[in-house]
Amino acid sequence: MAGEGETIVAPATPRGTSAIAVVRVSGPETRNAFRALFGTEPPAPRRMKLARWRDASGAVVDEMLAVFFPGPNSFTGEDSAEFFPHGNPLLSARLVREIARLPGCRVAEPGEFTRRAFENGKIDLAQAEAVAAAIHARTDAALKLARRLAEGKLSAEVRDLADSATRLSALVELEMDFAEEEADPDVASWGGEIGKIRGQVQKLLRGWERARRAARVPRVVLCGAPNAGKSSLANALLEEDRLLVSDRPGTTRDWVEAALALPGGEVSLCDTAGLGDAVDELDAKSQERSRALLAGADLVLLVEDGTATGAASPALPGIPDGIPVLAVRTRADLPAFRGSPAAGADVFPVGCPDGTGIPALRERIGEIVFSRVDDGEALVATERQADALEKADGLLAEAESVLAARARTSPEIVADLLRRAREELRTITGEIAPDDVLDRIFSGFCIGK
Ligand SMILES: Nc1nc2c(ncn2[C@@H]2O[C@H](COP(=O)(O)OP(=O)(O)OP(=O)(O)O)[C@@H](O)[C@H]2O)c(=O)[nH]1
Ligand SMILES: [Mg+2]
Repeated sequence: MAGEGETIVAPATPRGTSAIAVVRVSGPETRNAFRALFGTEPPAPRRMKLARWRDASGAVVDEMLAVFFPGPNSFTGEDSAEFFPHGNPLLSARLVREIARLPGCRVAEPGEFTRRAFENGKIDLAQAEAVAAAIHARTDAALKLARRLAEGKLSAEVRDLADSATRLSALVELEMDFAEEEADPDVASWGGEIGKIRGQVQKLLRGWERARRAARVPRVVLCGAPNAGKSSLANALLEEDRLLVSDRPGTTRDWVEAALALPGGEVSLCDTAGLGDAVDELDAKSQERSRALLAGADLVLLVEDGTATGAASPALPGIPDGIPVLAVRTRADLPAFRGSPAAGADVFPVGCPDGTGIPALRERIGEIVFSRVDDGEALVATERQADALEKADGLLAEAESVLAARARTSPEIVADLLRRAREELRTITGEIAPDDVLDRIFSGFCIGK
């Protein structure tokens, strides 16, 4: 996708109204963009300057801060600039259009700034992926992982492993040359070295398993009897009238999912159809879906009508073992509310219309779902990286078993397997990076990144 020498431009902030927007430019025509927009040379490197953007008639379109980063000391390694027009999408779109119309300039493709940074050797491929990982992280744990990746911790470790594999394959090859004279190649020590490399690779993969769990958005499922107040509770937690509420039991049929932002990250809140004696076939189907959803929950909110007399939750609901449950009693705002309106250990009285008890419940939800997160010191952050490690591990395992089975005749095969394992490791940092792999990685980025 990269056209050598072309200058690219794109908005770096989302389309919408905001105080300020950001437009980025990178490439050899960057200086010219300053001249064309502001009628001046670029300001001193890396210094903000207030500049007036004028149209062809000389009228001021907008006044904005602008900054110039001459290559190679820039993110992309090329001459580049950032402009900060006021956050009206008409303005930023027009600014992008106007720059893209200049000779040698065009609108950037998704991820093209980061791709140039990679291709100009400013960052390796794992660090480029860290940029996307940081932007798309939806939990604190995912953000932390992206940061470690950006700092190059995985890259450093993987380079060490690739070097070890290189040294070992050289040693094995050397042995091949002397095979006729020497008695036995040093098979045991080769096996030991391969075992060490595999141990490290597998440790990284175990970290990935934890990281994946820690980075996923936890699911909180509301369940309870029909009319208990589940949808009202979901609306109160979300602070918007998102879900249909009525005094008729059986209002919610399909389960509904909504993103709830908490301090530790985002959770997915699922409202479900009430569980109880099914009155018809449709009802039975709805309840079946509610129950299926419980199996994948990270936390269940068991919702009960706080004004109900008698047994609180008749025949509820088959929550699988090991999933934490919080009991929530609605209608704490009504005089008919039974029991203490103060929160107990894991019982939360709430009044949905006035928000009574909602902050305490929200806090407890965050504590439960985010305290279960443990990423150890995971370094692997993407499926692609894990896949390369798995392939490398498979090749090393094969080398081990070749050594074990036919030691005397097989150094060529062992050396070849070691070389292939090393190549797999090198794809992680992008030392080996076929174009289609790069296209796939960068096309998943935002425009302007
Ligand atoms: N005053 C008061 N009314 C509530 C509260 N929670 C729910 N309600 C009322 O109870 C009725 C049922 O609420 P819903 O939220 O639709 O109950 P649900 O559990 O989603 O019901 P289904 O979807 O039918 O299973 C509605 O009339 C709500 O306004 C509450 O905390 N206080
Ligand atoms: Mg409902």
